[in-house]
Amino acid sequence: METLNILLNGTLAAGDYIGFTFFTGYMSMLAASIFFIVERGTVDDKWKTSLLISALITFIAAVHYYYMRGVWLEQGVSPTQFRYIDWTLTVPLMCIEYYLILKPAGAKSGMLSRLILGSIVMLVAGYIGEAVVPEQNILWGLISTLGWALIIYEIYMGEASKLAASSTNDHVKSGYKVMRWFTLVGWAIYPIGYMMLPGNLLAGFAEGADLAKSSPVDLAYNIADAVNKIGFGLVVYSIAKGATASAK
Ligand SMILES: *C/C=C(C)/C=C/C=C(C)/C=C/C1=C(C)CCCC1(C)C
Repeated sequence: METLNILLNGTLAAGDYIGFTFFTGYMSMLAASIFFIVERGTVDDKWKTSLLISALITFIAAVHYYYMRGVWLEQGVSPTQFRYIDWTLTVPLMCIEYYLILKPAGAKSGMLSRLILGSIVMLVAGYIGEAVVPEQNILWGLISTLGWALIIYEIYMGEASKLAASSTNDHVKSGYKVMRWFTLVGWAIYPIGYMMLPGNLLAGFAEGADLAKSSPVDLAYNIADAVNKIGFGLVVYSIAKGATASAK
């Protein structure tokens, strides 16, 4: 009873829609993790690591959403630190998903290093612009975008795209195209959210919002995380399922 009371009085108020998305983010990440872990038993051995990584991505996010939800409810501020710790762990794991999917086609560690290097530039610069020198968030946002561009180059024009094109597995070939579409279009939601920070290009959208109740930046990030972590994991899952079925 007592915990229920805390939940009802203390915190998630009617109308706190951003708070709602922190809760649904938490629950959906947890549910997705269970799904990937259980389904891991239904695919060929060589796909099991990929499904485990999908589960780790959503599980790491679930734990961070648990904390982010708390920060939002108790302090009414954006949980920027937890957000970036989560991304620092989960984005490199997504790079590893690319590597594992392309490994049978001959992926080398250099490709993985370039993807991870791009991620580090993107996330370190993003954090500096959001939390260290927020008055320069446009400059740091641009530097961050260069890191993202490095990843996009690798998966659309670089070695990764050539390896995918040379793959003899049709499930990998078509699934890879969906994966990189997530990295291009799904990931674009993040910089759009970032541009709504005070002083940035889309700050007008956030003006007038009651920041105790609403933070458009967090809304964008929460939607983007659900799309990109669960959606991306499901693409990997469907590659594994399809390839397992056609191997029989
Ligand atoms: C699971 C978490 C993911 C996939 C996080 C992805 C984050 C980004 C693609 C962030 C990108 C940013 C820019 C391209 C510029 C502005 C700063 C960032 C960090 C929001």
